[in-house]
Amino acid sequence: MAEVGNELQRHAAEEHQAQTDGFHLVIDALKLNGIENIYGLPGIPVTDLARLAQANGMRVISFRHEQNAGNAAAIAGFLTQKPGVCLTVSAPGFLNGLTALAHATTNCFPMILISGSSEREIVDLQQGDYEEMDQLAIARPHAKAAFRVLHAEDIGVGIARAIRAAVSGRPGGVYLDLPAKLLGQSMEAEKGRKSLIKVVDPAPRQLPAPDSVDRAVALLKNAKRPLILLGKGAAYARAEADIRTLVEKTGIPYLPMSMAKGLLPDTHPQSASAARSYVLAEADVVLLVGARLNWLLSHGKGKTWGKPKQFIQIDIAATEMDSNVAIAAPVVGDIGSCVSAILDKVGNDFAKPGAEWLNAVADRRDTNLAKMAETLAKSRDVSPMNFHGALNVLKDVVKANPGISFVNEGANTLDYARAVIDMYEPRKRLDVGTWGVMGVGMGYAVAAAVETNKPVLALCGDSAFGFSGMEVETICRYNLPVCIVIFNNNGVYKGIDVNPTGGKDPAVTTFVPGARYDKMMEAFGGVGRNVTTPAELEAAVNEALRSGKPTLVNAVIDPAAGTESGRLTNLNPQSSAKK
Ligand code: ADP
Ligand code: TPW
Repeated sequence: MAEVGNELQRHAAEEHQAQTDGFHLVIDALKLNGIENIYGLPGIPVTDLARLAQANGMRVISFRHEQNAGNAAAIAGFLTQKPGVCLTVSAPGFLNGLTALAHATTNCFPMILISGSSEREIVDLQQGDYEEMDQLAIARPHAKAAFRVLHAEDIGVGIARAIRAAVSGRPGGVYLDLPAKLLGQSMEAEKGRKSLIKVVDPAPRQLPAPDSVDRAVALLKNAKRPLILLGKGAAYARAEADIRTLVEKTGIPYLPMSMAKGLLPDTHPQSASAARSYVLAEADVVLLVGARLNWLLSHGKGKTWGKPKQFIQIDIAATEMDSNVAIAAPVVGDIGSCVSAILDKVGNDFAKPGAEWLNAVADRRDTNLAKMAETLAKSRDVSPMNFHGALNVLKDVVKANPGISFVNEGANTLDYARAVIDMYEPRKRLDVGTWGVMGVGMGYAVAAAVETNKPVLALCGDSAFGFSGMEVETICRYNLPVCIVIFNNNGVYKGIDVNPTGGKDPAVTTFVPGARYDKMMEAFGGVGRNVTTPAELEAAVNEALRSGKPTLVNAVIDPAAGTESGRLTNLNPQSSAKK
């Protein structure tokens, strides 16, 4: 009898071995497609999915809030050209992650938000499940695409479609809805294995039409005052080698958008960053490479753009053309293919722009760089420390460590740092992006450390840091080489506003004065430093980079320093009315 019992058990075990389930199929499908990391937050119904992913060799980074996990996934997508994956629970967890999904879509970063959900029967009859919500419908307007998988045998297709949608054409955020019951569904392992799809050529090259290239090159050749404007699409496309050749062969001055800094080193002699207003106003032909004419470029019109001009635009999205102003020469395709096609046509006999234009740009640049150097030098010994005094030091730190990722958010902290800190390598400057959103800091810092295996310097305003500050625990838990510097001026923009009523509530833009954010890091075993001078700041940051230990430097900045909204005052109706 005992033998029969053993035999039955063996059969049952064999049968069991031959089965797989939704959990394993999701993990196998992701791994099959080279996705190695998941950024998420566990809970019903995805706890076991996260556990099994870790057990099966994926790196699972558990966050304290889904928005930060989502921002991590979004920037992982930007850094790797593979969709960053964020995993959340249903309804509230999903909604917390949705902001990041919308952010990824807006910034053209490939990301997949995978959320567990309640069963359709209950959701559709609105019967009141635990964390019930029609997530697919809510995600759709914020995503490039949204899918739901109901049967285990469709998981392979679901993940393949999500990957393709995220990375092909203009990249973006994709929502993948996985009802709890799906994860537990079992099927024959062999059938399951065969149902998975390894996506072939997920982001196919898109070659530009030859006549569009001819049109663009003709325009460029006739230009008197040409300008090349590089956006983060060019950084994402990893087209820096050909872009550098194009810039140097044509001799045209170039301007990088914030996250395109470092595509060519900011110290490159053709960089017109320090003559930005001048070149935007004066150029007659502008070649846009992976940059949209959105608010960050004053929609391509108005005072900023001064003299009439013609635009050449390289973009993978045909619908981007003419979105704000007429595009004289649209070149639709992937940036790598477009730039290389333009290079072929430019040939070796391209006449460089005239000396008048190049000298005028160089003069403006040199004058502005000299002014900036003076401001920085003057601020060195200013006490209490101001933004420039502190940035002077960080500028040198980044120069000495060009391979680190530099995360940046805040208002003044962002604007001044963008202008002062030169970047030397592509995809190292990670910031608030198209929305100018606060709260990307710690999610970006975690993902940058995980994806690059190199140190991260995250510079945040004290307000900006607050949005994702709890993730210092995550940084400590995973022992990531992240050094956070907080420019602490006691408030949003600055810390000296007063309540206009004279009442006891603080002004709406101020925080607890003299707060010690460094103690937050110490609470979780990291290194906390409180610094009040540039020299102390320099020592603390260099020590953090040397040790690789999670570190938070609370840099005390003059609360009166800074301006309202950084450089965006003109977008604030009340402040601009005052002007
Ligand atoms: P920035 O904020 O730096 O100005 P944007 O986010 O406005 O940049 O623009 C990025 C643009 O790059 C988007 O219009 C997007 O369609 C485009 N893009 C992204 N990846 C590619 C690619 N591989 N090839 C061509 N265009 C791309
Ligand atoms: C999600 C509005 C723009 S900048 C900023 C806020 C709240 C904070 C500025 O203060 P900080 O920096 O960080 O201390 P600094 O250097 O000027 O002192 N909510 C979201 N996104 C944005 N952009 C805001 C609010 C905002």
